Amino acid sequence: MQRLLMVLLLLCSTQVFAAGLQIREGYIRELPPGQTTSAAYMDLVNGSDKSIAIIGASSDSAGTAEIHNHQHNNGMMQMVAVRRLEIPARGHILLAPGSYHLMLINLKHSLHAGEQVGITLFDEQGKFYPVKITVVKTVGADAPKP
Ligand SMILES: [Cu+2]
Repeated sequence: MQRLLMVLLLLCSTQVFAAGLQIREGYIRELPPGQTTSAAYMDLVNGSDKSIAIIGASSDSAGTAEIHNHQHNNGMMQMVAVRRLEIPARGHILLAPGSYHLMLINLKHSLHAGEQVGITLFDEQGKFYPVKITVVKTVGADAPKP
């Protein structure tokens, strides 16, 4: 009986793992009221044997959601839109301050700590990945892990 339970548990965990993209450790920094843009950070973990390419995003709380990266250009940091973000098979891509991030443009309201923001990522295969990301209060410029 115990063995059967073990097998069942293994099967269940395998299924979750094979589901593809997992979105972990997501957070959005709380910003002063009146800001019209913000950024969401998260770890995109690909548990499958095939690469997953994210080609778009949307959010309940923003007019537009875009994947951005930072690029050094003549000593200046610039943000560039990323049209296709490929997460390698069994790999992950971290969206973090100073690197990849999900830009929320034309916010519909001020985002307050504790609030959950609905975000959906779309991949090249037409699959979508809805997730709720929590707004957190941060101290200073460094964003702590929630
Ligand atoms: Cu940006």
